[in-house]
Amino acid sequence: MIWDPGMETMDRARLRELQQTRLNWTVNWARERVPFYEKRLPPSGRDHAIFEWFHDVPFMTKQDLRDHYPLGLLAVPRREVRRFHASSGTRGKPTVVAYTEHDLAMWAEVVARSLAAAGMQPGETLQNAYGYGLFTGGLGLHMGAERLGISVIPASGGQTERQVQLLLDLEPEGLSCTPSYALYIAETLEQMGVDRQKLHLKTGIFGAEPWSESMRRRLEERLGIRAVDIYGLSEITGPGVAIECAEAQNGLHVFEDYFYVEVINPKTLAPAVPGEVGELVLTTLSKEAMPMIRYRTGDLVSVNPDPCVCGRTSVRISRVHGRTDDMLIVRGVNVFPSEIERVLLQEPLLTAHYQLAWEGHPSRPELVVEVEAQPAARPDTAAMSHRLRETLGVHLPVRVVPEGTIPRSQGKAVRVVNRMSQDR
Ligand code: DLL
Repeated sequence: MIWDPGMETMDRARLRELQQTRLNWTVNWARERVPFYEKRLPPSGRDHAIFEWFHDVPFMTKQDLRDHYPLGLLAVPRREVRRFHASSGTRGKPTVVAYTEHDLAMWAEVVARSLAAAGMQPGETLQNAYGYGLFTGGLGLHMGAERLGISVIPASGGQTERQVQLLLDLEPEGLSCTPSYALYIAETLEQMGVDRQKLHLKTGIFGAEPWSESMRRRLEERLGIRAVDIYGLSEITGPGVAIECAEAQNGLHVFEDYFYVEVINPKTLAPAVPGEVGELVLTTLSKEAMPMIRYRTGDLVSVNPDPCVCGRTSVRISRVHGRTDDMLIVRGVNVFPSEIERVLLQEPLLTAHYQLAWEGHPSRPELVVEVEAQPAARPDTAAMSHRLRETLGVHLPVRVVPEGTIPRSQGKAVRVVNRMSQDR
């Protein structure tokens, strides 16, 4: 179902006009209200030709948010703020984001569109197992579901046996959480001896962390659902910046009437061509409290401008391959945890839990892939290492650890751990 056909299937020439109008609005709004933007944007008066100069505006990064912590980029008087959230970043100072009433309505709107694209219908029920709190996942999905006319079970993350009980008792058609938590829920369901046929689930709305096609197939099978990928980040709004449609499950539609998309080469900063992987750069087109102009997300994607079978006319971004700052360098070769996942999970004898551990001495670090085997299975670790080497071009030892050893995630999974010896 398309929630807002007028916007979501808009002719691209008209969309471009709308983006031009909204970019102008954003630029003026930000320049007049935030000294940071006043310094970096050209003076007003050149609005009619915004696309001629917009691509010369300097990029922003998370560091700009940190430098202006907590509210230096706020573009509205404090009393107009209706909500704060904070990014989940583990490094350095957190970054705080703010929303006006209008911003919250826009956010609910894009999440409503997302849930409809995922295949959910008004009148159905969503069990929302994203964490509620400063993280945008819980409240973001919640508001959007209500906007679409869905009843919400605000389960939040954790208490996994209770999650299973709620799935059985309240019969939701949808489950939203991180893919790693969905896996843990599926595992708990099996451990509790629950017959999957008793569930009413048909849709999984999974995101907030990188995951692979192999993981999708596993989750779909184990939960008896169709799973789609939802993307977003607190700096831009939260979940609902982009989502896959249930029809194609092939790339995430960006809601381009609210978010302007660019992809750049993270080294040269030159624009990437369609299909080329680069860093996603986003500009908000209607946000009042904290507009973001040319924000470098750190997320690596490619853009697909081809029409989609679902009828939406927006461009699609690929799954996030990884973040520029999550890239692992193993003996000079760049690899992302999600690429390792994609290869590993092709092995049916493994559970889908895995972890990557840096071991050895810091002068000669070694990345070990830890996996768990299915009960009584004896996966061939040498063959897995070989497959990883063939696909990723680097040798990674694979170690099978006892079932239950790898920590289960209730939110964003921690894929990489450091066990290097500290002695010199
Ligand atoms: O994770 C918002 C969100 C909540 C998205 C629920 C989807 C579902 P942050 O905590 O600010 O916001 O983290 C944003 O998470 O820059 C990506 O690196 C990563 N991320 C988000 N969605 C995906 C996804 C939320 N579908 C950061 N695939 C982003 C891969 C994702 N990575």
